[in-house]
Amino acid sequence: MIGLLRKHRFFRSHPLRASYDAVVIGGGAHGMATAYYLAKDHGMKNVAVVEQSYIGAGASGRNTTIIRSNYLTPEGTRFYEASVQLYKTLSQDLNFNMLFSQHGHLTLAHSDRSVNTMMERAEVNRLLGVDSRVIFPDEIKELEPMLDVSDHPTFPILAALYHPPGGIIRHDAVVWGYAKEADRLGVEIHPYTQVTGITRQNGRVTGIETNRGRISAGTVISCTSGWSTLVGRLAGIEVPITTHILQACVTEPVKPLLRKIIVSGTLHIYISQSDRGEFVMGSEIEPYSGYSNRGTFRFIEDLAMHMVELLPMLGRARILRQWTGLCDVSPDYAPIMGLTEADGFLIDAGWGTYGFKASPIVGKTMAELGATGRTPDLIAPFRLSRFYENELVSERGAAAVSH
Ligand code: PYC
Repeated sequence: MIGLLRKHRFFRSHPLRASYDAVVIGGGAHGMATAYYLAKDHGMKNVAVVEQSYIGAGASGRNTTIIRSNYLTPEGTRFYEASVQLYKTLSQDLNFNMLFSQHGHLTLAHSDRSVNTMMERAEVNRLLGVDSRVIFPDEIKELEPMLDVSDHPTFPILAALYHPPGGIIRHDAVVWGYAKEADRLGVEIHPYTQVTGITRQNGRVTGIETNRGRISAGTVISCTSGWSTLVGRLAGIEVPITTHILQACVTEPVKPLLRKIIVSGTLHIYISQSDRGEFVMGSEIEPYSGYSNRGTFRFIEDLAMHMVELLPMLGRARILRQWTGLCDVSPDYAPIMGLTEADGFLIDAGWGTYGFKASPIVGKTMAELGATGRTPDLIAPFRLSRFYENELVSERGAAAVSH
């Protein structure tokens, strides 16, 4: 293990120090981005990232790489649009090619009700300057000839929300790019360092305990996915989240066939084709809560059934791998970011199935909060206290699939 740490291509290994100005818990895209912007935007160099496993082992390496900003609420749309803008120049900013490709995103509507939701999303999006509009079967077929827009499928396609800037990016490259640059700026990255306790004095968080020793810290920022309730509890904070698994899979690579990213909320599926030619596909979160990382055969069966109805040519593609990830779902299906009732303990959690696409703007805003103590306007609506103030941000209708 130590050999692996020493030889990592993108960052150096360090002994754990007794004290840091800030400690970020979670070595995924959110944690790495937060550490990077603490160093880059705010000059904080005495920063550590602790990760219980390898870098990018959690949701950052298990998502289906979709980037978009066509959300339903103004708060969500504004926030994700800021993320898309950062993604556009991320490869240049981090000097690391992440293969970002904005080839367009189609969310299909198969019922009058979902056509209405798409109309509402398009209105909200356009008012906020996001390119998004409702289109109908002739144009859908033109944009994506592989789709069956006839009345043969059980749920024929009535319309779609078309979001031209939607795209995909190489997910693990995002983690590595941030890690590489954070390391260059002096941030210490500590994989295989599990948080076992969080110390509090007079209500203030003063540090963490890990399997490699104790650390004191001016600020502790929790950027974990799947484990945020457990980490919150270590600090004495209850985070209103249930954890579910999400499954995805990938086929063998074939020649370029699919032009767009396609999502169907009614059928609970989404698909894109990677630059390598694989179809990357996923479904909704499992309805039960859990932490298992075993995929199920039922997932493959249901997914294949719906996919082949929409895209008949997929019937001949062979699935190579499937995997699962953990999704933290909040009561209003929107994330939770910001201060907690423990001074010095900040939280970034509750990302459901759309955390990866928020990574750059999460990093930027959480770093600003960590460094200055001021909550940026973009994340103020997502504060933890909203659940006690009756100020929910309902994002359910903008989700790719079940939420
Ligand atoms: O919100 O775009 C999304 C998404 C894709 C896969 C799961 N969620």
